[in-house]
Amino acid sequence: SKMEQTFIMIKPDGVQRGLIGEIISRFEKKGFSLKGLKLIRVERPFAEKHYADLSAKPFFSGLVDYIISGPVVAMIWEGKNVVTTGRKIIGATNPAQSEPGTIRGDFAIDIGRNVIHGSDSVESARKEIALWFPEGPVAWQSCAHSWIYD
Ligand code: YYY
Ligand code: MG
Repeated sequence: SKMEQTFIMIKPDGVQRGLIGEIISRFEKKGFSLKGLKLIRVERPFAEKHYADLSAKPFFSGLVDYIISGPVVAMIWEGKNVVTTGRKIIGATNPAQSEPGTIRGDFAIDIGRNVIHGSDSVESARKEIALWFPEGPVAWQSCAHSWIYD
């Protein structure tokens, strides 16, 4: 139960399929605060850096191809336990196992087109936010803050 920030990215398939508004809406309606937002197409070395921890995996080059295949929406979301709760909102990595009601459960079928990324820990969030938002988050507080937190 601590204030955290997480890095959330709508992958190229999510952008192409018109899911930007739907996805942002789920985080926004939950009560989390948007602290950074950009539509950006990244190049291979940048995508490789983002997924550096997976560089030994057999799916790594295909994953990088996918991430650089079109623009993505990069976001910083803030809130209490947003890293863990964000991962729950997103659902299991393989959409075949993602529960209905989650983003992947509702909008994806194959693991290689699973629509969205979310940081898996506070430490990865810190690294990913630094990589994607070197300028840092936007400082602001929602007027609904005291209606969301007790
Ligand atoms: O954090 P999350 O995105 O849920 O999964 P990761 O284990 O970090 O893998 C990143 C990314 O790689 C995943 O979203 C899809 C892809 N991937 C894959 O294509 N095949 C796998 N067997 C595992 C992951
Ligand atoms: Mg991951």
